[in-house]
Amino acid sequence: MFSNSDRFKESFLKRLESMCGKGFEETTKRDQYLTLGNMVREYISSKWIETNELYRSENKKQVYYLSIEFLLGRLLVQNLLNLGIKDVVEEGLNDLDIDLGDIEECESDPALGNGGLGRLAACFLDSLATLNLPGHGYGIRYKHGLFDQKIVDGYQVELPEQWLRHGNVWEVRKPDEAAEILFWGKIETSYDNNELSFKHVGAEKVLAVPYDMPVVGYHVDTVNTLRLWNAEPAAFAPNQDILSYKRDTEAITDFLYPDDTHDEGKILRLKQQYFLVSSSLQSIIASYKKENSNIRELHHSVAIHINDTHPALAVPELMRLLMDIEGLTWDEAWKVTTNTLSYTNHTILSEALEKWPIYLFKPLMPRIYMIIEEINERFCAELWNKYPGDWHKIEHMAIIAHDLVKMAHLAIVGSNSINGVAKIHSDILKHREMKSFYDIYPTKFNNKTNGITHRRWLLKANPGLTNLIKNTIGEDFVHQPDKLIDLKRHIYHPDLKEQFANVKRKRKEILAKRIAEKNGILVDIDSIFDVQVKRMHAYKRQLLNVLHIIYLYNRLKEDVNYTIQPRTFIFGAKASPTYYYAKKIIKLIHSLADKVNNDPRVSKIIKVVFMENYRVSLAEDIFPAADVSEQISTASKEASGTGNMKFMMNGALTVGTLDGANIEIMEEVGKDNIFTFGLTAQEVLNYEENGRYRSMEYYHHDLRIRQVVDQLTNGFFSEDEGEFESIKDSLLVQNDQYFVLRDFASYIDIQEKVGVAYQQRDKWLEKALINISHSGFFSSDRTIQQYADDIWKIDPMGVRV
Ligand code: GFP
Repeated sequence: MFSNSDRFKESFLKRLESMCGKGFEETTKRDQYLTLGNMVREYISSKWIETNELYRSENKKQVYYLSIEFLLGRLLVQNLLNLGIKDVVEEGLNDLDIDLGDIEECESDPALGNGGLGRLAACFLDSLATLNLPGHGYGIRYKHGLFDQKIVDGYQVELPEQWLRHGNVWEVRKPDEAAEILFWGKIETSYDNNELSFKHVGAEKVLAVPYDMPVVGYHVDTVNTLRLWNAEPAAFAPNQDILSYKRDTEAITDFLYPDDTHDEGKILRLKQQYFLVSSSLQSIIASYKKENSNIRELHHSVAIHINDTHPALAVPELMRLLMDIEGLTWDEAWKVTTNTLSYTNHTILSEALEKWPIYLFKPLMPRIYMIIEEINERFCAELWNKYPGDWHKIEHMAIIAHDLVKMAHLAIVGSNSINGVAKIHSDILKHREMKSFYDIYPTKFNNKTNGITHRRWLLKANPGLTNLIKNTIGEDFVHQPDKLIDLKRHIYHPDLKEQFANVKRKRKEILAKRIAEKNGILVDIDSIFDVQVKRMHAYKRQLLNVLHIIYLYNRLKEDVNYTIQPRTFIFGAKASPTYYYAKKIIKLIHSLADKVNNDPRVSKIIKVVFMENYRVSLAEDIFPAADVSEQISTASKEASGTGNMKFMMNGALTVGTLDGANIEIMEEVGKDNIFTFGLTAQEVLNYEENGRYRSMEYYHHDLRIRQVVDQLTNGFFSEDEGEFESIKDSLLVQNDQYFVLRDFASYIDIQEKVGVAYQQRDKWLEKALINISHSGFFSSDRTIQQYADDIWKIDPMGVRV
């Protein structure tokens, strides 16, 4: 049905009318989307079945990527592209006067994730399938993904996200493969024939029902699987309060990241984690056992990856399944478990290294807690042998300490590989944060610098740039992104520079139009589009950006002769609903936008725009239009960053600290093609250790700083003077944990250089093209190949068509 546009058109019309029961003219865009989506899924299904058959018959090792987040973005157009049928479809639709872009707008943007972590998982799935690697994702089918953000009077308001409201054409429900998960109850221990056995009695049963989604590789036959679990009531017991059981059960998969500021929310998060892990492991073992008889060899055929600490319960759960269900001894089970599992750490921020109170954990998962206790006891005994008498060290490294279960420690002890996500991050893990673990397990630790899929972030998001590159260096880079480096030979070519400038301009026009429609703000296409889009968080330092804008405003007001290259500062960010500070920064950006954009003179030179509801589909419009990429986290705190890579691939220049993958970007493009500033990671860590930083000194000694900080509370903004008091306090009273004031001066300096550099248009275009040519290294294909070779030890299957 997709062999040529006429055949497509014919099948589409037939299907549309029969599915909707109305004539073509009466069908809506949504009818058209659903019809096309169904046709594409049907087209995928034969490849999907073949892939699964191949996996069964070849019986080679497969990897399962467990993640609490998969931030997929819309799938229709990406699937068309990967299947190689986008042109045919687009042509056929055009004949019918239908715009594919309009149809795509009907697809909800599944926000089953929060930020970089979840988007990385989605990029990885795309690379696994494209590299013909047998690798699948396991996650949760949240009824409501990350909230929809509305801005009301400058404040963030959260609305439930509704991606499933109109159904999901890509999923297939597989009730026959449901798994049963047990919570609460107690464990009865008995001795039978000299063997200990454990019986879980009085448990509450939850049914985990899988919904499978195809993951289509680019121009290959491989279609892998993303399995998302849905929580449903298992069986109603007599005398049970049916309504509350149903409600409690379904609540497990209702929301991504339930509020965990109270115990009820913490229990829900723990339930989600165990639910994901238990259902996934049961399903992995069941599928292994179909082709293999010896469970002791599971690790020869299966690798399971723990993405961040959320699925760390895979360690005790795999032990439980191997011992209690499969009958292995502790030692046998431990060998299989540790050889099967690997773990990625994504942050050193202590707030994100999960620790669960025992009083919640133990009653909820009694058998799992018993196993963790034993893992901990055995681990501490090992430590005692190594460091006899060093209680302090043992306490510090223990999995259970101070009435808390430490998930990162559990993941490290139970895995064969622990990786960070950029060189500097992995080094910090090895030599500081996890040093004591590195000392005892030096060979487990390694680095895998993150990557992004160029198929979404270049081919799909920026077809204009893609075509320009194709016309310049041919199509090899499409399959081998490192070939983008060939572009470097052409960067001095005036035609290329002009064409690139045109592509960028067109994308700036599109974004400007969107800003005009959504925000009612008219922005200047000739201004620098200076963009910071990412989760709102103190360490990411949106505040530094804001203070710089206030500074510019002051200069422009004070000195009518002060001229700078006009700039449009664009922000996009969601703040976690309970994160007070982050929400205040959102409000601050809006107040600043009001002030700047309404000043008749200043607004001709700078503008501030906050784009509501930042998400994958919006990001696809933003990255191609950016000139400047703000990557200004406090050095040492951003493990890698992946937005930095998306900007670079679309020809934006980075203003960044020497943090995360910014450092590797600098190594790739050279110091002249990136704008770095601020404290180094070492300097930050030294300050943190020696406690010698005094933000007040910077406030008192630098007039520029004093002025902008005072403006937060002196009536400069039209809000109540107390509105931003807490932000000022964070800088002064709380001694500026993220060194905003310490880096302020060097940030101003570098921003001045950016403005000047932009005016040297030719040179700027060359720098942008250099960034694009070096972005191939940051393809997730490279990253995934490294995971496959070094950690998972899996080989490709299938053939490229
Ligand atoms: C986290 C880290 C980032 C890192 C991603 C993916 O992202 O530095 O690039 O994980 O590894 F903080 P966020 O969820 O914070 O965006």
